[in-house]
Amino acid sequence: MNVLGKGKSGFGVNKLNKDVLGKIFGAQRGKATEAAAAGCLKSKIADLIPTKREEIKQLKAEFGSKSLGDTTVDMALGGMRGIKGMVWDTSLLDAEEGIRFRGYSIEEIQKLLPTHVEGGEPTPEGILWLLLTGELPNKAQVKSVTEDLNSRAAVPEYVEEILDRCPRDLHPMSQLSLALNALQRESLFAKAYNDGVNKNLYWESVYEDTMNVLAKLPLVAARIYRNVFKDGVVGKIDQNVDYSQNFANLLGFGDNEKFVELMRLYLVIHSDHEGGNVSAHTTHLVGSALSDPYLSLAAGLNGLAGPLHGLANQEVLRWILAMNADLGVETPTKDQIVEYVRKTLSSGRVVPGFGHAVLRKTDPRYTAQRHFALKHLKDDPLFMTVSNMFEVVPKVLGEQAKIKNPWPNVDAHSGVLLRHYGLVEQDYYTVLFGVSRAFGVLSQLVWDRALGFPIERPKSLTVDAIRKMFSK
Ligand code: CMX
Repeated sequence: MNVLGKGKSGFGVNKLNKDVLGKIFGAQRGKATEAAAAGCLKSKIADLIPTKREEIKQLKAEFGSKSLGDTTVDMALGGMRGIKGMVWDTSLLDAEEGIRFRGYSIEEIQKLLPTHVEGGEPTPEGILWLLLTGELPNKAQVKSVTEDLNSRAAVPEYVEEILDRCPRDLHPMSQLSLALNALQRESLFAKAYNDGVNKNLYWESVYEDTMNVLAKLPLVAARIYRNVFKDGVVGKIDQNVDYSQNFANLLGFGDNEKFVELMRLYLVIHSDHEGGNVSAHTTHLVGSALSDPYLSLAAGLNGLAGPLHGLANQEVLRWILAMNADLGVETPTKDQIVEYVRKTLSSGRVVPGFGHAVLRKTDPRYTAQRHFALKHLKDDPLFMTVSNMFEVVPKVLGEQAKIKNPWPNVDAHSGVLLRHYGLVEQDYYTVLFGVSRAFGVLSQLVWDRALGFPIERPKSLTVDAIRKMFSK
């Protein structure tokens, strides 16, 4: 059985694990906690690595020479769509069904991952455990991740100063990328590499960097928000609450339980979307040069900041508000929406939040957010517009033969939810996407190094070379 597929939670603690456990929960914090006793994530990964390495070895030996499919000239000219050329184990995207995290659909993880509130949303700590181990965590394991992240959250003063000195009109995504590049000074992988660490042990310091990055992101991201849009005052990490509550507190929305639940859902569903999307592939590619997790994630986030990828998050709300302003109404009719979509298309622009390179149905991440809206804010006028768009936009886009997927993607919904709870500054939305995406792409990066994946170097061709290949 694939050790990282669906499986039972729970594991034995061997000698290595005890050492690692002691290092993390003993030396680092000076005391063993109840949650640590439930098992720590790093020791779990250490347990899994030998089997997974063996599995890759066998895969190579057995199927190494098999073809994964042809590469056509269309593919080379068309953004490499459909070329199967990368291994990404943390999630898999099906064109019809959408994303599965380690084999589990969004609906399944909503049922199976431990929740913070009874009947509530799953948590980023839970999805992290699942992405890194392939196994569903129990409550104590989730708690151990929360405690570990909280203990690593502090951000060095020089990084705070860099953010405080940024011009207020420097885009929040550029500030996030800048902060990660600056934090790179703290990289334990870069240091270990410099000290000559054995390649079999790369994963250990990549794991430590991963946990440190994830832990520090709320303080970094909240500082950007508070500096650019509020009074510049940032609170402190509360060691006794979970990641999403801390993040919401730091942003200034922590008193609203529903916003905190939205954060939990948001951070879970945006985390991973297999390996070919720009942010995931970039992180993986840059990491393959043994650039550390800080540099790799910063590169991935620069890709997420593009309007055809994560920035569509902000563009959707901008598009809706511009439509409302143009029409002078709060809730446009379906006919008015159709007209506005046609106007957008005829002016040579994309309708943000619709379409996808792989998906051919409504994105289940969209559906999960729609269910949240129906449960908590069904009378919000902007939600009604999003709902009306869901009914009419696919039909209009479907009239254009070239558009392969007319259905809404994840970005069509998130802005309306955030705005409902008062987070109205849409230029900030992609930062939230970035914090979540870090959970997925860094989980895979740990495994990239654990499995010894090599530096990436696909072959490129000139137009002339392609012509010569086929013209005879
Ligand atoms: N509005 C207008 N035109 C669209 C469109 C949309 N929503 N979606 C696709 N098209 C157009 C493309 O621009 C392309 O036109 P050209 O041939 O003139 O260049 C044509 O239809 C074919 O595109 P496709 O094969 O259907 O889609 P791609 O794989 O090339 O692009 C995506 C996918 C997401 C970039 C595209 O659908 C798009 O631009 N959507 C709007 C932006 C958006 O919502 N992005 C977020 C995606 C999710 C995420 O990564 O966060």
